[in-house]
Amino acid sequence: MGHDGARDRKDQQLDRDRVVDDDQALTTQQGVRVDHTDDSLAAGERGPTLMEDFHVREKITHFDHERIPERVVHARGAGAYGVFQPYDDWLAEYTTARFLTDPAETTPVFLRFSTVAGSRGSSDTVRDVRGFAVKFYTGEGNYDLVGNNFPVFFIQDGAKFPDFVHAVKPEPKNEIPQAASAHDTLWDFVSLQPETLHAIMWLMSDRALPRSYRMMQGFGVHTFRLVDANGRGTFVKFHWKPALGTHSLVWDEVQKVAGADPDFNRRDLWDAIESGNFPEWELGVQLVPEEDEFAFDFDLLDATKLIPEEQVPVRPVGKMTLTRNPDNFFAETEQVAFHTANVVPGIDFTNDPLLQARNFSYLDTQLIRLGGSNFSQIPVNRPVAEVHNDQRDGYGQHRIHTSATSYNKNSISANAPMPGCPGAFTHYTEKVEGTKIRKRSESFKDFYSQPTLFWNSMTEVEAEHIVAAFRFELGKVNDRDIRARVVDQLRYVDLDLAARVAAGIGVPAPTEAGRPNHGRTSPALSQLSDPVTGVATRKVAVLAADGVDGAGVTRLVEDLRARGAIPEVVGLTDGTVRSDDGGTVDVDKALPTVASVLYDAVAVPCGADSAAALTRDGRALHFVTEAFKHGKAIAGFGAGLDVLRAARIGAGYAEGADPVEDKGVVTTTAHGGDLPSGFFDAFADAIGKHRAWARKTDDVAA
Ligand code: HDD
Repeated sequence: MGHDGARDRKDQQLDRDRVVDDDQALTTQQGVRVDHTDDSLAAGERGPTLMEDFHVREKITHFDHERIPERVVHARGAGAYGVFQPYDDWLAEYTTARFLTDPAETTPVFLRFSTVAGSRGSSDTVRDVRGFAVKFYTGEGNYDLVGNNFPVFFIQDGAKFPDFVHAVKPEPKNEIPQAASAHDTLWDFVSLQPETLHAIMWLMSDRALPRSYRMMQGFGVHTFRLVDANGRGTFVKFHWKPALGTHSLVWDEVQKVAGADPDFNRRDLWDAIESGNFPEWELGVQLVPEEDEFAFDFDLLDATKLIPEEQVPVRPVGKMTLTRNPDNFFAETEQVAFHTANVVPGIDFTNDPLLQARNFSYLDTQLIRLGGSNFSQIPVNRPVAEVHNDQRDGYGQHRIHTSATSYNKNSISANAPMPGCPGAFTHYTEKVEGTKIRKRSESFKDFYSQPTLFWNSMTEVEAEHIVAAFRFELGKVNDRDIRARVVDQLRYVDLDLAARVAAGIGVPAPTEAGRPNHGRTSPALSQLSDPVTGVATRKVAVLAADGVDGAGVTRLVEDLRARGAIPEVVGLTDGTVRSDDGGTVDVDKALPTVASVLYDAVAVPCGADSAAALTRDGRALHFVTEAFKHGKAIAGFGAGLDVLRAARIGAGYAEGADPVEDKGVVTTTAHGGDLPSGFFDAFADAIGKHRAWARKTDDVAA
């Protein structure tokens, strides 16, 4: 169902292929009903099995062939369907692409998020880039915007992609470490290839640790080209901005979540859609007229560079909403095949050498991954636009072409299907001239100015996280020469950064900058300079044991729900807890099955017996302490404050009913019906800020 109740064209098309097994008899692949599937056909009860058992042979054979190669990169992902709709038609001045310019047009989409380095079964929360690949099923054919959550890439020319990927993937001798960049080969590569530095700065930043797929930006990365009705081109960069803002986890938390819930980001996306909290992004564009191609101090064709938003503003185009989870992970999320060369009229390429290589690689990889040339017929990949051509046969051909011909030109079928019909894609006319040469363009050679711009634009908290990330990653590198070479490169980004990193990894402190810091900033690069706040869909644990303040818990839970948050009562065991008013409170989750790191905030309610029981339970104390360590909003009221004190949460506690907020810790001595509304407001406000970054927690043992 679409979010407005209407089923979009893609959803309806998929009905053809949906299989509903309810109330059906078990059959073979040939449709023959099976009487018994637990035992093989054998010569006697204890005798050898018989070849003649076509059912069991078919069953095992199919099972033996269930696996297909995982994606060579972006193997682990999660996908969902949705819709895209432009706000108005302003972009029609620049492109003929209907789906971007007709506000009456709703285009179905499929979006697949992914991590890059890890295998299909690896954890979601690792330090990595996230894939952000959108397939628009437009009326003019499929358009794929195969982007990432970073606006820049690690290399400039696709010829280096296999080298880069081999370096970041686990070490070849033992396939260690899984889904992690903290090892020798990656940093060896980085130290020798300074074009990586800009994306490496992003990778060391909080951007690599998204709280949720719903809370990260997406970028098309390359400079693409919009083309208008007269064939005039305009350079364009695509941006996706999440309605919930861009928010990250902290590193310690990321590592623990990987164990507590390896499916953290997947589950979050799935649950949000199932519960009707449809994730939203705004599509925006930065436009650069062709005359301005050389107006920048970097090359627009260089995918390791971004256009600062302060220089070219991002103009809003439309909204994408994810509204429906897939029915079957393999059929849809695994078999979806993206390709940068899937373009529609009005959108074209540039000579970015990374993009050009991608335009080769994606089609090629699907041929091996999906077993042949007919993968575009797989339901999730099928366009809603009509498909007619003379391409025939091949493995897995599902279409029954009835035409008498399969060539063009023909007279027998009146030359159908016909090229050159209205609405046909025509390639942008560009004059190209050059000497055949294998050489990186001189205009690509400034590797440091933009990493410096990124570094300069960070708040101090973000900068600290970057330094800590470099220290962690390089601290895992065994070869000390590699550590030193990376620090040497960082001198060209910023001397202070290089020195701070060096101090943590046993490398002599550098004393001289590689080049002077240009001092420029771009505030839009910081996640914390102007964050979107809000409590919607934030998960809040309410710790409770027997004797809890029933009225207080009910009011808190109802208040949080009314604000769009997701409160869960976490008990020492599952079932119910007795409340102080003689009633019961339902437990949503038992403490042993969850962890503090799976929540955005925690509240400890009143109730003397409840507080005493929680204080006696090391897991409950750890739960609160860890939330404090990770900068999360914490609320305590009445006797619940005893638990916070026992957890040695350093904060200015309320002395009376008036709520006190101290760096995200919200307290009042009131309870039950006396809880003041200001307490609820202050807690929601603290949750909405995502984290209390000003809180100092270095001495917190968690
Ligand atoms: Fe790529 C998958 C994004 C450079 C070759 N890439 C893949 C996916 C995303 C990206 C999101 C997963 C799609 C999905 O969910 O199925 N890749 C990027 C971005 C890049 C980039 C944003 C730089 C701007 N990629 C890149 C280069 C090459 C590839 C330079 C090769 C020369 N990428 C592939 C691939 C993959 C892929 C091998 C693996 C699975 C697939 O395509 O379908 O072809």
